Amino acid sequence: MAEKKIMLSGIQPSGNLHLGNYLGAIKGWVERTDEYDNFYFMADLHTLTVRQDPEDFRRRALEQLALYIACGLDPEKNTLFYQSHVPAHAQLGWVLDCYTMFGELSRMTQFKDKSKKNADNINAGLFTYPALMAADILLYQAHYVPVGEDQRQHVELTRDIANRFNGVYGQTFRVPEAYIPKEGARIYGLSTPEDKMSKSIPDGCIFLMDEPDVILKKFKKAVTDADTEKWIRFDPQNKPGVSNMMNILSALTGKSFEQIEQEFEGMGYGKFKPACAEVVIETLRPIREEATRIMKDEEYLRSVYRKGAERASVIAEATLKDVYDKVGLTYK
Ligand code: ATP
Ligand code: LTN
Repeated sequence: MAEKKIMLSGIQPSGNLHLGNYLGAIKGWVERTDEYDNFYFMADLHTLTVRQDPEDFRRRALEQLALYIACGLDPEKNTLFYQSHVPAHAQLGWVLDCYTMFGELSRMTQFKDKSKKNADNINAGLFTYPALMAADILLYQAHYVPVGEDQRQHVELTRDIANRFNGVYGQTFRVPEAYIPKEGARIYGLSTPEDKMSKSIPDGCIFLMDEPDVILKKFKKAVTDADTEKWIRFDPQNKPGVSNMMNILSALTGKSFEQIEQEFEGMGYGKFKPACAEVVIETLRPIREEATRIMKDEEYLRSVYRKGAERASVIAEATLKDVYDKVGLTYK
C-alpha cells in the first residue's frame, strides 16, 4: 500500500477553543483521519508570545487535548502531542530564524495585529513566531497543513523558507501546502461580523465548552444587518451577520446556502437565530460532555501526550539531524 500523506497542524492553547477553531480546523482534521498520517499538537511554545497565567495556561492546554479527543480525534490514529515536549521544534526554530528575513517577518499580518493588541509586550518571540511555525511543519515533512484562512500567509512563508533552505543545501524539506476548508474557513464573531470569531472578543464567540443556554443567548444577541429587508439571504457584502450564521449552519449541516434560504423563506431573523443556535447546541453537546468526562482522567491524558511526543520525536529528530549535518552543526 502506498504510504499515506502527512497532515499536520497546531492550535495555541491561548484561550478556550471556539466554533471558529472547530469549523476552520478541527472538524476537517477529524474527517480526514483515515486518509492521512496525522500530527496535531498544542502550540504551547507559541502561546508564550503573550503573557499567560501559568495555572490557567496549563489547564487550557490539557483541556485542549481533551477537546481534540472529544471532537473525534482518535489518539490511536492521530499523533497528539505538546509542541514543547518535542525539543526539536525549538531547535529547528532557531536554525530557521537564521534563514528568515526581517522584512518577511515584518509583513506578517498576525504580527501586526498582535503588536497592536499587545503594544506593551511586542517581544522577539511574537516577531519570530512564523519561523517557529515553519519548524513545526517542516520537521514532519508535512504535505498538508489544515488551517483557517488567517494562517495562509504563515504557510506561504514556510514554503519560502523551505525553498530557500533546499536551494542552498539540496532537498531537505518537503514544501507543504495549506489545506483550507471551503465552508467554515472564516467564521466571524456573532457580535462583530466584521472581525473573525476569536477568543479575544468573547461576546460573540461560541466556545466549545459553552452550555446550551449561553449559546442561545449569544445567538439571540447576534448582530443582524442594518438593511431594510429582513429575510434570510446569503450576501456577505450587504448582510454580513446573516451570511455568517448561514455559513455556520451550512458548515455544520452540509446544506447549501440555497437550501437554507428555501428552508427559511418568509421567516424573519427571530426564527432564524434560535434555529442556528439549536444546531450549534446539538453539535457541541456530545463534545462538551465527552471532554468533561476525559478531563477527569488525567492519567489517560498523560499517557496520550507522552505516547504522542515519543512518536513525534522519532520523525522530528530525523529531520533535525539532516539539517544539523547540512549546516555544519554536530548532531549529538
Ligand atoms: P486569536 O484570537 O489569538 O487570533 P484564534 O482564536 O484565532 O486566536 P488560533 O489559535 O489562532 O485561534 O487558531 C487555531 C486554528 O483555528 C487555526 O487553524 C485558525 O486558522 C483557525 N481559526 C481561528 N479562528 C477562526 C475563525 N474565526 N474561522 C475559521 N477558522 C479559524
Ligand atoms: N500559528 C497558528 C498555530 C500554529 C500552527 C503551527 C498551525 C503554530 N504552529 C503549525 C499549523 C501548523 C495559529 O495561530 N493558529
